[in-house]
Amino acid sequence: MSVFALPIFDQVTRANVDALLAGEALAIWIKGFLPAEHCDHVYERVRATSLTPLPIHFTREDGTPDYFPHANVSRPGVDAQLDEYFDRLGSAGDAATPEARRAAVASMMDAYLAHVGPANELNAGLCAPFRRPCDVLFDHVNERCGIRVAAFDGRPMKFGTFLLNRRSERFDDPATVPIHVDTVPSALFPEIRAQLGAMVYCRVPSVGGELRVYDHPLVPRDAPIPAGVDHSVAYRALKPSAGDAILINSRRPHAVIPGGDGDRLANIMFIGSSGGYPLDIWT
Ligand SMILES: O=C(O)CCC(=O)C(=O)O
Ligand SMILES: [Fe+2]
Repeated sequence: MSVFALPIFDQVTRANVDALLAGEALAIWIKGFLPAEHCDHVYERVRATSLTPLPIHFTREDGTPDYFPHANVSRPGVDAQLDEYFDRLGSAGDAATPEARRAAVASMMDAYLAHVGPANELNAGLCAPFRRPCDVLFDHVNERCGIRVAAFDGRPMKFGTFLLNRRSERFDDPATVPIHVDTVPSALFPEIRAQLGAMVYCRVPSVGGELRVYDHPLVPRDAPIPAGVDHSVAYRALKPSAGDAILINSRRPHAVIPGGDGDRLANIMFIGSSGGYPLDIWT
């Protein structure tokens, strides 16, 4: 069904989450989820901290993955993202023996937790005395549906990454807004059958700042985005206000538009479904 015909729900309920997971809703959009005072505090503290540019994923001509730093996008405390660990695992994950595969996965998890654990502590410190927005969303979803921290390779994951897009002169240049899907490889999380992206927005510029959701079916797990999905495809633009929370199906191609006149700060996480409840959360 075209994204233009899909409903946007305003509440987290199991029925709404099920529809979103099935691709039968465009979003769950909770307006005014976080008070302005909370958002402003978090934004001011994140803005004032030292930030590492976000590595942008691309594929080299020989087919191997690589990254370049994105001048305008950063995440406090985080200098690597889960995708990079998946890439690193790539060939090792195909290792001939189950033992070698298990060792590769375990070492990927060591590296992930070593990076993301301290980043989450830093973020919690930045938010204090308020809570991390992602923790507020966790409790909300838990009360309404049931959710738990995902365990991967038997180890609990982390969740809640801040994504700061600084004001950009090129905020509406297609080259600055990569269209992507977020999906964990089935080899790693075989039980995660469907995946949502969940964001709590702390700061949204008045010009730009939309989340574009493209008029395209859900991309199957492990499949690349089809070549035809580019900026000529029609989309629905979701323009949040600071304090809103939005959940989308992260397997539908989407893109984040930076601000033309100010920063954009989101606290992001992923929510997975193994077909029932509780849901699983990680970043
Ligand atoms: O910030 C948003 O609106 C969406 C973020 C997103 O798509 C992502 O981090 O994968
Ligand atoms: Fe995304």
